[in-house]
Amino acid sequence: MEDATPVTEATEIEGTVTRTTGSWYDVRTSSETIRATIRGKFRLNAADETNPVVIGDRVSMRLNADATGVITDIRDRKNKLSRRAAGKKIGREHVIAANIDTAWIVQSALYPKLNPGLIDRFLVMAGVFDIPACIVINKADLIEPAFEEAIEFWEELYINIGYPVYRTSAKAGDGIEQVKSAMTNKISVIVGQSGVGKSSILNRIQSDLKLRTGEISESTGKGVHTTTFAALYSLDSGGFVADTPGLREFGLVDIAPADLGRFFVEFHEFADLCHFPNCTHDHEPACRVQEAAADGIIAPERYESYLNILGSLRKGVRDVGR
Ligand SMILES: Nc1nc2c(ncn2[C@@H]2O[C@H](COP(=O)(O)OP(=O)(O)OP(=O)(O)O)[C@@H](O)[C@H]2O)c(=O)[nH]1
Ligand SMILES: [Mg+2]
Ligand SMILES: [Zn+2]
Repeated sequence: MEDATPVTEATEIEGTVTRTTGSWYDVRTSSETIRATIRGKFRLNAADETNPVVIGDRVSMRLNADATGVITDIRDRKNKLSRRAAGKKIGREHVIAANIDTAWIVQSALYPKLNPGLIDRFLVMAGVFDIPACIVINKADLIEPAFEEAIEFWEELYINIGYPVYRTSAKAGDGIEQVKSAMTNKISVIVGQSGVGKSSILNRIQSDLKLRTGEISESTGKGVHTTTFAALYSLDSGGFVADTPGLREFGLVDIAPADLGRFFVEFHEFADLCHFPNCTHDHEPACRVQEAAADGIIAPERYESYLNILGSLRKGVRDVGR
């Protein structure tokens, strides 16, 4: 270079934030991971958010001579997963991750047993945050022939309303390639209650991740929250994935009861025809959603799930897991 300025000073490089601590950020570029800090102005700009840069953010950096970086620009986010700062009713927003292409909602067929009500809650969350969702039914190796029909019922139900469904066994390796290829070149977040096998699936996709996996409590049949933090892992095949600790990262959201129906995709065509524009589809007259559920055009299981979540919202219970 003829320019006297060192290349490292002048060049802006781009990357994706893969880990954050209070003071520094790991930024993955096309070739390496760089430890970076941010300019003070980002802190000041983030008046209503507790954290100015989060995993998944696309940033520009200037490289320092010692190969660390300074984040100089943050791209607009296409979506973000967030929750209100703990302990405050109308608090600042705590953003957990940004630019998520897919939320993988993981359930296990057994131990813990498939919980469609929880799938529906996660689908609502994904809808609220504008994140496309896929469903994974893991521990397929535990599906006895007598249980097969019940599993197929739920697979068909979700496929029919437009959600891709994958069946995997992290133990035997079945279905893992399909999930891996769907994750390629995307930012994925993997959610589901403790013990369903989220970390096990990721370890199967890429063995050098070596995520800790846990045991299922003998007494409760539930997992014990083995995964304790969220970071984005780079996949060798391209893309990133965040393992999340059970339910906690996908926690609290505020939805007005009259808005809940918007997150049940198959309700839309009927909800548009309800007599009341703010119809909550549970007691109002001339409600096309209630009619469609009574006729079985909307799956009664989904309608019931809707009523359950509506009930929680009315009681002010915002936690997805309850
Ligand atoms: N039989 C069977 N067991 C599995 C499978 N996948 C995971 N497990 C077991 O289920 C238990 C929980 O797996 P994890 O991967 O730790 O579950 P997790 O969803 O990451 O749980 P948290 O990190 O606590 O949220 C472990 O004992 C795994 O070995 C599977 O496909 N089949
Ligand atoms: Mg885990
Ligand atoms: Zn209605």
